[in-house]
Amino acid sequence: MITLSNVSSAEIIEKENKYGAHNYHPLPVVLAKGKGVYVWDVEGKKYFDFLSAYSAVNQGHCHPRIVDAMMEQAQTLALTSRAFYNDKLAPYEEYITKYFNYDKVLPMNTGAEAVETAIKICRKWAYEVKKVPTNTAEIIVCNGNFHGRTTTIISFSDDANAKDNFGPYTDGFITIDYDNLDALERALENNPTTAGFLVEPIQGEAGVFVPSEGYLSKAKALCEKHNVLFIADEVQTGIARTGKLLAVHHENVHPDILILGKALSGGNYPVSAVLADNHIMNVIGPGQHGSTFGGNPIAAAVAIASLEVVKDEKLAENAAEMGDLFRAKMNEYIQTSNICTLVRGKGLLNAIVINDTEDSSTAWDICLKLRDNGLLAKPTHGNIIRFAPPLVMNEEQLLECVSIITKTLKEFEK
Ligand code: IF1
Repeated sequence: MITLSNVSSAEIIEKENKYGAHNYHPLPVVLAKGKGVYVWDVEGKKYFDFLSAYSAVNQGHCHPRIVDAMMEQAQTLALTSRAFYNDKLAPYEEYITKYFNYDKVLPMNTGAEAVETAIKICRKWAYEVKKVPTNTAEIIVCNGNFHGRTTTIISFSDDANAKDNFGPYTDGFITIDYDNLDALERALENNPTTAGFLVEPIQGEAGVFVPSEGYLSKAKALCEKHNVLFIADEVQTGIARTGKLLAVHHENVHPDILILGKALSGGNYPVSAVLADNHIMNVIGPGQHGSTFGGNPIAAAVAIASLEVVKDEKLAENAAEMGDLFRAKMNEYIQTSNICTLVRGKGLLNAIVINDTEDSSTAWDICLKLRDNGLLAKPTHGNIIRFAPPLVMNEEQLLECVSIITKTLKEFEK
C-alpha cells in the first residue's frame, strides 16, 4: 500500500475533533483520494464507496471529463457575480432547460438554497398568479422529509435533532403523512390558500422509503385539480440515481417546479438548480432572489459536463440494471438471514433494514466492519443502512460488493 499522507488517520480525526464544530459524527475513516467507484484512505487502503457523498458523486469520483471542464474554466474565468453576464451561463441555461424540458432555470449552489428558492417562487406565484391573500400561502410537506438545514427548511422538519432549539420557526407549512393520497386530498380541500406540495419522490433520510406505485402521478393530478404547484425535491433522487434521469419519470410526472443539486456537478462543485416554466418562473424579477456564486462560469461548465456524462455513459440505464441485480442478490441472502430483514430501493438508491432495535448500535457496528472489509456505507435512522454507490459501477464490481456485504452481515448473524 502506498501511504497518501504523512499524517495518520488517528491524528487527523483528533485534530478535527479539536478544531472543527461537532456537527457531524463521521465513520472513522480518513479519505485522501477517489477514482470512479473507489476511494482510498490516508494509509492507502482502498474501499468501494457505497454512499457517493449522499448521491452527489453519481458519475464516479474525479470523472476526467468533469475535472477537465472544471480545470479549464477555473483557469479562464471563475466568478463575475450576476452583476455582469458571463459567457458560460447562457449556454448552460439552454442546455439544462432542454435536458429536463423546462422553459427556465434559476441557478444556485447548494440543495438547501435550491429548496429555499423553490419555496420563494411558489409563494410569489400563489400571491401574484393564483391570487391567494397576502401572507396566507401554505405549502404542504410530508412527515419524515429531509430538504436541508436552513432555518425555514428545518421549520417543517419532524426530526427533533435537526430542529430543536433553533426556533422561532417559519410559518406556512402543513405536514401530512408521506405516501398517503387521502391525507393530501384532505389537506388540499381544507386549505384553499395552498400554494404548493413539496415532496421527495423517494424519501432518503427517512430510510430510502419508496412510495406506493401511482402515488406521485396521483399526487400530481390532485395538485392540478386544486391549482397547486407540485414541487419535486430531486436533490438526492435526481440525475439517474434511481434508474431514470429523474425519479418522477418512473411515473411520467413532470413537476411544476423541479429542484436539483448534488450530482448536477458529479460532486465536484456546489451546483444546484430550480427549473420551472415561464408562467411560474416569471414571477421572479431583478433583486428578488439570487446568490453571489449561483450561475458562476465554473459551475456552468461543470454542470454541462456532468449532465453529458450521465447521457453518454447511460448511467440511468446502468443504475436500473445494477440496482435490480443488487436487490435480487440481497434478497437471496435475506431468505436465510436473521440479521437483515429487508432490502428496498430503486436503481442504485437502496437500503437494508437491520434486525435490531432503532436505538441499537448494530447498524453502526456493521458499517465499521464493512469498512474493515473494504466498503464504506453509513447508517440512517438507527437500524437502516443506505447503499448508494456511484452509478459507474459495473457488474463484476457490484457482485464483489454484494459478497463483501453478505460476508460482513454473516459475522453478525445471531
Ligand atoms: C448532510 C440525509 C441524504 C436532500 C434533499 C435537499 C438537501 C438534501 C432531498 C439539501 C441533502 C443530505 C445532506 C447531508 C445528509 C444528506 C442526506 F441523510 F440527510 F438525508 F442525502 F440522504 N434535499 N441531503 O437529501 O442539500 O444543502 O446539503 O446541498 O450532511 O446534511 P444540501
